[in-house]
Order: sequence, then structure tokens, then C-alpha cells
Amino acid sequence: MNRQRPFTKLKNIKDASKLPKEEKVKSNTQVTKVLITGGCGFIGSHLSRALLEQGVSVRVLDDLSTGTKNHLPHEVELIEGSLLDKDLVAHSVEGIHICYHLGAVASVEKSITNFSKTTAINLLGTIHLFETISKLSVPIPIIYASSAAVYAGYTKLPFHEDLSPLPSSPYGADKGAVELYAKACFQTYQIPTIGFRFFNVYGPGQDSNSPYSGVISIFCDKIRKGEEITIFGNGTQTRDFIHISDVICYLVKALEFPFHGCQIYNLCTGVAISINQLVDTFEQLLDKKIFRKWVTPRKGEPKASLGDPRRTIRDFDIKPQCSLEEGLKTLIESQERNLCV
Ligand code: NAD
Ligand code: UD2
Repeated sequence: MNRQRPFTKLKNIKDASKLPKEEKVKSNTQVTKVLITGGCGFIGSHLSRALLEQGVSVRVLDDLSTGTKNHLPHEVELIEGSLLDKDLVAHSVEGIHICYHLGAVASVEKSITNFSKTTAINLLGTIHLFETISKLSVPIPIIYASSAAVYAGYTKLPFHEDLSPLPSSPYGADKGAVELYAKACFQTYQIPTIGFRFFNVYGPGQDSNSPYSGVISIFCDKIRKGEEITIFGNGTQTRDFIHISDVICYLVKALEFPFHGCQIYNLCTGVAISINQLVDTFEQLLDKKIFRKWVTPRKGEPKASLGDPRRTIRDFDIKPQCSLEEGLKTLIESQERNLCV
């Protein structure tokens, strides 16, 4: 079994600690109350729990379209409704010190089949939030979810933050546009932001029941049920899979960030895993044969996606810790636990 730590491959690129230090994070914020849009979703519910553990009060705005209340600790104040409801957005930011904006239709595929509806939420919903915050006497910082989908048009790996968005899907275009509006909102209204370009996040709690779910959650569920898995294309396409625990470490650390502009950071590991490798790893961990079916590739999806994590590691002083093997184990164990309760 391959038990390499995720950062083995980073040896080929310059060590993050050797990069210039002037942008190093200094702790300066006293945050007591945050808003998380999309807080009932996969990433948002993990973040809610982690922030509560830090003694931070959490309010969530979520329309429960893909998220669920069951994932949310009872201490969280839930405002049920949409980012498209301006009055509700205004109500949601009252008394808040920092906003995490995760609420979105988080699917490339859905953005293609349901273009204007998805864009209304992912772009216009975000603009409602920016506009509301621009009207506060002191604009609060926003930490928002962008995506690796903004790099879809690039082929030279790894992708680094200085690359401007070059999307190939409406979803990627919305995320790229949000980054542009974040820049404009800093210039115009002095709203400080951090945009995290999440790569492929996985872990316990991710929905596996929709055809739009992330590949790891779909595979894990099918493998448990003894069903055949479907691979789009020949399975040599690669992704940079990052475990939810690592993502949450960065999001929590971002609370201490000296917000002073509109920064963009990759959230990735710097390790490329092919879909075939992913299935092989499941096979090794479970010690069982997995039945694979290969079908035509998804239209327009990138053949390779790999992030450069060095800037994020340098400025946040955290390295992703969870290898793919360890991460898949957490998923398998959480499935087993859920079956036993
Ligand atoms: P998710 O679908 O689990 O969570 C999204 C949440 O947003 C859900 O709870 C949903 O109900 C809520 N929501 C949707 N439309 C809304 C609306 N109009 N008003 C209020 N709430 C609404 O997805 P996730 O994986 O937790 O993703 C969180 C964020 O991270 C999204 O912005 C997504 O685009 C981004 N992202 C995720 C990944 C990933 O691999 N999971 C990768 C890149 C970017
Ligand atoms: C994109 C974004 C990601 C995030 C996500 C939100 C890129 C590179 N990544 O993820 O950052 O925003 O969208 O949805 O743009 N696959 C199979 N069989 C399946 C399911 C998927 O082979 O049953 C393949 C799929 O063809 C792709 C890979 O697995 O090559 C990952 O697919 P995904 O849907 O989990 O995520 P992806 O990369 O579209």
C-alpha cells in the first residue's frame, strides 16, 4: 500500500518557509459572532462546529436546498431563507463581525443544466451580500468560497493564485465573477475579503445521494452497497483532493487574518490523484474488488487540476495534514458508525 504523506511531492517545488515573509499572518481580530451563509451544507456544518469549539457564536443563513438542519449543532442560530431575499440578508448580517460566504449551488453540472437559476444564486446572491455589507457603517470582512473551477481553461500545472479566472463552465464563471466583484467592492466600499479557491473537498458529511455529489462521496457510498462505480472517461483525469479537516483548519485560522484588501488563496494539497488511483486506494483500504464501468467523459471538464499550496501555507502557517489514505479511512469509518446507530 502507498503510505506516502501528501507533501512528498512538494519536494519538487520551493519550500513554503523559504518564500518572503512580509505577508505572514498576524493575529489581530477579536471575533465573537460570525455569519455563515450555506452553513447547513457539507463545509458549512463542519465550520459551524469548529467555530463553536473556538467560543465563537454562529449564525447561519441557508435555504436548505442541499443543506440540512440535522447537520447543525443546536447552539447555532439558523435563519432559514435565501440569499436572493435582500431583507433577510440584511437581517442576517446584523451584529456580525465576520461573514463566511459558502452558500451556493455547488455543482459544475447543475450550472450547465440550470444556467440562469444557478447564476442567480451564485452571483446575484453574492452581490446581495456584498451590497448589504457595503451599507454597514464599518464594512465587515467576508471570507468566501471560490473554486478550482476558475482554472479550467489552464493546462500548465500547478495552478497558482496569480492566474486570473479562465473558467469553462457557468459555475466557474460565477466564482470568477465573484472574485472580480470582491476586488471592486474593496476599491469602492473598502470591504476586505479573502477568497479561497477550494479544490476538491471531501470527507464525512458530504452528500452522496445526488448525481451532482463529489466523486469520493459517490464512490464511497456505491462501494459500501457493493454497486458498480461509473468512471467518466478513462479515469486518468486528475484532481487535487483536500480533506475537510484541513479545509476547516484554514477557514478557522482565517479569523485571525489581518484583513487589508481582497486576497485570493488556493485551498489544496499540491498532490494530483487520478480517478483510477482513487479507486485503487479504496480497493487497497477495503481489501475488496471494486467493479468499474467506464463511460464517455463529462463534456468540457478539465483533464487535470492541481493547485499550488505554497502561498496559503506561507501566509497561514499551516500545511494540509491528511493523506488520501487517512482521509478515505475517516469516510469509511463514519459510514460504518452511521450504519451502527
Ligand atoms: P453544499 O451544497 O453542501 O453547501 C451549500 C449550502 O448552500 C447548502 O447548505 C445549501 O442549502 C445552501 N444554499 C444554496 N443556495 C442557497 C441560497 N440561495 N440561499 C442560502 N443558502 C443556499 O456545498 P459545499 O460542498 O459545502 O460547498 C460550500 C461552498 O464551497 C460553495 O460555495 C461551493 O461552491 C464551494 N466549493 C466547494 C467545493 C467542494 O469540493 N465541496 C469545491 C470548490 C468550491
Ligand atoms: C468541480 C471543481 C471543484 C468544486 C466542484 C463543485 C474543478 C477542477 N473542480 O469539481 O473545485 O467546485 O466542482 O461541484 O473544476 N467522476 C467520475 N464518476 C462519478 C463522479 C465523478 O468519474 O461518478 C469524475 C469526474 O468526471 C471528474 C472527477 O471525478 O473528473 C471529479 O468530479 P467531481 O464532480 O467530484 O468534481 P469536479 O472536479 O467536477
